[in-house]
Parts: sequence; structure tokens; C-alpha cells
Amino acid sequence: MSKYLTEQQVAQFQKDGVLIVPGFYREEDILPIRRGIYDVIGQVMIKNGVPDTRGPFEPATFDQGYMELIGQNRAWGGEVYDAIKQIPAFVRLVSHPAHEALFAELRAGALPGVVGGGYGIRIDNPYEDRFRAMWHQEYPAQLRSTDGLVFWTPLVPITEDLGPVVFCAGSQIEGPLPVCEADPEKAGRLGAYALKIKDEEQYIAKYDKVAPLTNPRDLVIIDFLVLHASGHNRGTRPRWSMQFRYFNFTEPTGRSHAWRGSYAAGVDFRKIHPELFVA
Ligand SMILES: O=C(O)CCC(=O)C(=O)O
Ligand SMILES: [Fe+2]
Repeated sequence: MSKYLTEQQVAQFQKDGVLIVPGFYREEDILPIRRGIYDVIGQVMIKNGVPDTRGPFEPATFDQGYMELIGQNRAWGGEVYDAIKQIPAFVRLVSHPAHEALFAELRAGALPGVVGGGYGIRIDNPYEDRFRAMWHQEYPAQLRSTDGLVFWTPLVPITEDLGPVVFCAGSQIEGPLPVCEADPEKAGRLGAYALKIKDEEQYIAKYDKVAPLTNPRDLVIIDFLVLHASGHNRGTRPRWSMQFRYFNFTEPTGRSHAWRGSYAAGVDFRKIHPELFVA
């Protein structure tokens, strides 16, 4: 018996490789994370000698002061980025029992694992391309197993101008696709950020694109093999979102390489899958 998803939702996920579950998380899951980010921004201000002139914490404007910080020094945004994935309320949510339950509902017989280094809080700044994800599948960037799920959830209401993530519905049936290295905007992309699907146009053209406008507490479940890309943030605030990634210990390819990780685990995926890289 399904606990979180209807049969229809399971079927839709199998078909599209992506599923939106509105209002999945509870306010109590999200609020302490937003508060934690507000507090960490304050600590980064102290560390860098920036006067904290922010108002008190308010859930909707938890990121106040962040744009001013990166306006003074972009590297201070990196300090916030690295620090906030250590907020206890965030780490608690990473291994929330609901994630295992969802995995079991979507992948019968799976033995789910948490992708080490595969969880974080994205901060997609306006008009910044360096960390913008080009069209990709999760597998080369994360490895662990070809059968995996990304749980993606926004911390701010996603509007068109913030550049919602775009999905090629149904594209997971392509299986793992070869990648090459590229940095089209010369933005300084490195590692997983510089992987580009070889001949991506031919795949992208084949599928309907969906770019859901989601809200805090909504969950987007993403198949490790579905093609997706960051939108372009042309708004005035960062697009804050959380990612939790799970893999399946029973999937034979992952098991054969002992569920090794990719860039975030200090591994060059080409050593494990030379056949998936083309120069
Ligand atoms: O949020 C984004 O821009 C990209 C998200 C993504 O690629 C992921 O969560 O796997
Ligand atoms: Fe992704």
C-alpha cells in the first residue's frame, strides 16, 4: 500500500521521470532551515566585518542581506553556501524517513542509500552562469547507482523570472548518455558543472519540456536519468532550493563499482565510465 503517493502519481513518475508533489514537507521542516540560513548569513557578516543592519528574521525574507554581501564580495556567498549545508535542521531533513518511503514506493525492491556529498542548498544568483546546470542527467555527476532519485524542494516561491528548473519529460528512457566537457558562456565551469551531454540538441528536441513553478514545501522528484537543466535567474533575488539524493544499492552497475561517488567524492567519473565520456 502506498503511503505518500497515489497509483496515478507513481505511474506519472514512471512515464515522465519527474513528479511534483505539492505541499509534501511540513512547515516545521522548512522553517528552522530558513532561520538557520538567516543566522549563518549573520555570522558571515560578522566574519567579514559587515554591519548587520537586517531586520528580525521573517520566514519569507530569510535571505535578507545576502545580495548585499555578494555585491561586496562574491566569495562571501561561497562561505554562506558551504556553511548552510551544516545546519542541523537541514541534515535532519536529508535522511527524513519519508525519503526512504518514497524510494520504496517508486522502486519496488530497492535498497535505498543516501548519496554521500549529494545533498545541499543551491543558491542560484541572478545573472550568474558558472554554477548553472546545463542539460544533464544526475548519474555522471553523482554516480553511486544509475537508479537514483533527486528530491528537490524550493525555499522561495519559484516564479518565471527566477528561472525554474526545466525537465525533458520521459527522457530517462535514453539511459546514461555520453558527455563531453564544455563551458559555453566561458563562465569558469569546473568538474560536474562543465559536463555537457554530447549532441544534446538531438535529445532535447525529442521531448516535451516542463518547468514547474513550485512553492516552499512542494517536492519535485527527479529520476537520475531524466534530462534537466537550471533555468536562467533574471530576477532580483537568488533562487534558493534544497537537494537530497538517494541511490539504490541493488542496482547492478552501481554495485559493480561499489557505489562510488563522482566529483563531490573526489572521483573523476571517467575512470569508472570511460565509455560515457567523449572528448
Ligand atoms: O536547481 C537547479 O538549478 C538544478 C537542480 C538539479 O540539477 C538537481 O537538483 O539535480
Ligand atoms: Fe541535476
